Amino acid sequence: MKIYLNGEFVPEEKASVSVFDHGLLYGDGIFEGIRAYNGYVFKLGQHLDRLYDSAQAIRLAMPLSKVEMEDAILETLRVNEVETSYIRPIVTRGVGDLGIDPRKCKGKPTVIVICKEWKSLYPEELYQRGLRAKVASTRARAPESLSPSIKSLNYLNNIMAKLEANAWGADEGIMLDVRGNVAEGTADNLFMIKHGVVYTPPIVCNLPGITRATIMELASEAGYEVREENFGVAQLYMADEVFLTGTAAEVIGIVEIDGRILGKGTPGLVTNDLRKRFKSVTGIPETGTAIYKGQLQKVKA
Ligand code: PXG
Repeated sequence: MKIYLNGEFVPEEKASVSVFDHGLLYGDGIFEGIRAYNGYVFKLGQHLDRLYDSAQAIRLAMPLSKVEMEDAILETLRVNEVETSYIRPIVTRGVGDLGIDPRKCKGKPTVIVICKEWKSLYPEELYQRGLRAKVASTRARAPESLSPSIKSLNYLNNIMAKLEANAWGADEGIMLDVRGNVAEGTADNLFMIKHGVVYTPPIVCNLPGITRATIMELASEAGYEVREENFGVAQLYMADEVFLTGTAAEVIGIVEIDGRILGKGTPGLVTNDLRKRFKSVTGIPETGTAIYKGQLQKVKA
């Protein structure tokens, strides 16, 4: 694989950054997780918007315009000749010195685009079986400290939750906010179904997920009542269905939380329905940016 690194395509083995890059030293940077399906980059415009919003929030002056960034991403896919891929743009404050002051980074921010050819995060049997989750003791960041809506390179508290889930033999950790409301998974948004109503926490202590927004839209279109509401752990234990949404995982059911089996212990009807509906809107020109110009016409011909 060739990696886009500051305007050049570099072989994977040679793609490296300075030990003085503030992305490494302090997690001072931002990133996105994007996917291409079948030659179409899913909701690329929304991912770029979120990347540039994150940059704005941390006062990182992007060295590329949004259009140039889009070109860099599409060109990375073309250079590597991949059409179904995970895509990871990363922008760090750049190379500085020891000491956190961003003014030490006098050059340009470091821009990286990695793409990895893969079709699914989890093996298919895990989608069939569903995940076992543990409510983590590490809480989601309070927006008063560092807003979880900024997709920054600081993932340590999510990693703490993941470590805890791993230590307990669970597949995933569920994070609460500091008040005890359910916030999200360690890298995915969370939904709960009770009596046919689809609930998800409002965007306060979590990331405004692009998959989350898509699922809310698809669920409403399908006739489900969708509510953005806070709920706690007890409501989660009593839910009919729980599932996670994210670019990497797409839609995946949670069937056990802290030893409580949900519903029949397999991913529920609503989860499976929404997973199917989500799949049907990926890899199509209506929701994706074509990697190759003229592709839409070619596909239609
Ligand atoms: N919450 C958090 C904390 C996330 O990091 C999501 C929700 C889902 O958002 P989207 O827009 O993808 O629906 C994320 C997203 C990975 C990886 O390598 C993915 C994320 C973060 C870190 C790693 O799978 N993503």
